[in-house]
Amino acid sequence: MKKTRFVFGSLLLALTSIMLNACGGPINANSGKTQAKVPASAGKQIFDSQCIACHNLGTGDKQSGPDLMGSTKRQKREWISAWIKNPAPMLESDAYAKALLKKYNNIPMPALGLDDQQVKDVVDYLVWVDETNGGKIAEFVPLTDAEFAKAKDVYFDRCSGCHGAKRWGATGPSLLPNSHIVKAKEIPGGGTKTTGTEGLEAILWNGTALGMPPWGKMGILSKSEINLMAKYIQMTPPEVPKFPIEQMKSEWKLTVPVEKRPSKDQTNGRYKDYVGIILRDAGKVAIFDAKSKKKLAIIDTGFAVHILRVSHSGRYFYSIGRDGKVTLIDLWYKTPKMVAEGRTCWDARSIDSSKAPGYEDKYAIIGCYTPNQYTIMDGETLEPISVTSIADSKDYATGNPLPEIRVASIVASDKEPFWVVNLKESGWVYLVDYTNPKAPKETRLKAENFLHDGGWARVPGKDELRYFLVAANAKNQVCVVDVVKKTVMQPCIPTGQVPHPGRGANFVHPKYGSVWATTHISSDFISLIGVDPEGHPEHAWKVVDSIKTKSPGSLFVKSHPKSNNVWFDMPLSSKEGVSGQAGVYDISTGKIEYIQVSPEQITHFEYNVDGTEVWISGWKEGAIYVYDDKSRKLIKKIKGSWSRTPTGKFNVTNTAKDIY
Ligand code: DHE
Repeated sequence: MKKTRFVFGSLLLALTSIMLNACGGPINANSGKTQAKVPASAGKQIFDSQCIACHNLGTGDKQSGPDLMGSTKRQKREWISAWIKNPAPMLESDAYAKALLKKYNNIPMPALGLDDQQVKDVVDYLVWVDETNGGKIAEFVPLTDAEFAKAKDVYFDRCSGCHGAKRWGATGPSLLPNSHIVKAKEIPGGGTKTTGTEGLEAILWNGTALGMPPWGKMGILSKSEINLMAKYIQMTPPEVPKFPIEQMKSEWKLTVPVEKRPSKDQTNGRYKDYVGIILRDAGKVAIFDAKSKKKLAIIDTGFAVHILRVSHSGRYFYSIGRDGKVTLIDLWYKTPKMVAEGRTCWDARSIDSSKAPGYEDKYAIIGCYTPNQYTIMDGETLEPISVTSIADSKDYATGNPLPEIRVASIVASDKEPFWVVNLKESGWVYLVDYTNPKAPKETRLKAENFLHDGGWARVPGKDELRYFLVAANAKNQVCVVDVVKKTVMQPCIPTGQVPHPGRGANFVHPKYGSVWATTHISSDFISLIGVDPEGHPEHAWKVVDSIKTKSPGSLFVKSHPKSNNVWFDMPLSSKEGVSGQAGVYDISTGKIEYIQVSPEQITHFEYNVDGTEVWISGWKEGAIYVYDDKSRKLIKKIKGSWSRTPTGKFNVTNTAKDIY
């Protein structure tokens, strides 16, 4: 399945309360007809206080000015905005304005002194009035089978990551038609049908303050797609089909058997500083040489590849697509080459290889969102070995069964033969022992619900890669897994709202010693957690500092042991221009410099192997920007016709050795 559409994260954090409040309260059912909520409430307030004296909405020309019902159908948005902002010059030059003046007894429209945002709010409100016929919405008509099938695909691409395939919610709220979920329990009432088509459309179009992207405003979903989705989520979710090992075996392709691959590295070691770049909308991965900054290969992969990981030796890149497609790329060739591919589920986000002594590059594991399972494969051929369902994992706190439990991040221990597998909804961490990969053994540890992404803590010169910090994002916490003691420290550490570290950033703080940093989606600060229990026990496993940033809406943060900087993005910021800026925090001075990398959204950082250059992805412009880390000056803008959305970037050595 090859798709080319893209999403900037289905980071849908709209809470049910937001769905009810931001749009003006629940809809009142009224014998099939309902009263829609007002999406542009700021615009309504201005209209009700400043316009209502002269204008009606749908009751005819009874006042000094025209009835504004239908105004956005009669005139373009730009015209109405200019008119509201300053009518006087238009009365001089614009024929339509002159005609209006004449028609309404030469009473001129006064300037209201509104700023640009207020004008926009009023126009949004007038558009909404026209689209909903003044707030009257039609009876709900279910989708046809063909519409339902289309909506199912859109839901999978845009929504299921945060709201779940079964729509019980996770990072975002539940989207069930007639019920809502509280503490993993289904409660009748308050579902999507209560919000209604227009209310849901408004949320899908405008987004919400807590992180639901404005799909309509961003131009990612069209009006008709938004209408389709608003109806789809008021219908019962479809069943999720199975993905058994027989199907994995039938979809597995060994393009180049191991014995036919190069017996030694043909690149003179250059591959160690290669960087793999996810070309998200194109369903491809580009491989560049970080030194020469030359493109070496573009390789077909799964749809919207989510992450790349590197085998312990550094020889292989593994990519995992959102469609569950896995691709193995051999970097020892002069030109990197795809040598095997397969598929283990419908929807996946995580992959890693085996890294324990004696098991280097031997196995790989894929964590699936849908179905709820993980698969172990041969690390050099991707032949499926076993599949393990996690569907029986109950809520860690209540012991209640859950309809959906997805595999979020996975990391390999470099000490013992197991992977740390983080289960999202149920809040368990499974240590999956792969010594017998046909029947892996699980050690189950309680952590916190909604485990998502995370990274290893690094203390220079000490026992490295012992503590894995993972965000329990919807719980606003970070949990610490100790892979030596095989425990999760309790309690998890409270952070800001919706921590989103990627893999986080490690550095030595002048005051607190070694810290690990996480950015947040919904808070405007970076949390620093002390991670050196021996050197700085007083600071360990607490938030020791919060670095204030310009805006919430961050996704990734990155540093390098040889750098004095910590880079972070703010791609989900709603502030003008900020989504295209990178923040650079100076470790020694604690000061932040903001760099306007692009006018459009930028995201995710990766260093070269020497820690002297930083690669940044620019969306829409479809460019990669390489900055000098010290001078913070642009060295090179790499732009191809290959993708509008280059996303995650993974340097071979930094990824293989977990340097960030
Ligand atoms: Fe990600 C990491 C899940 C949205 C880009 N993302 C991860 C991980 C998980 C995850 C579980 C950790 C993998 C690991 O370490 O094993 N991401 C999800 C979602 O469920 C979510 C919220 C919605 C969805 O439907 O996918 C989501 N992610 C996004 C995006 O919108 C991003 C920005 C663009 C995209 O590709 O969709 C995005 N996620 C990334 C990247 C990483 C990642 C680049 C790896 C960061 C790293 O440095 O390792």
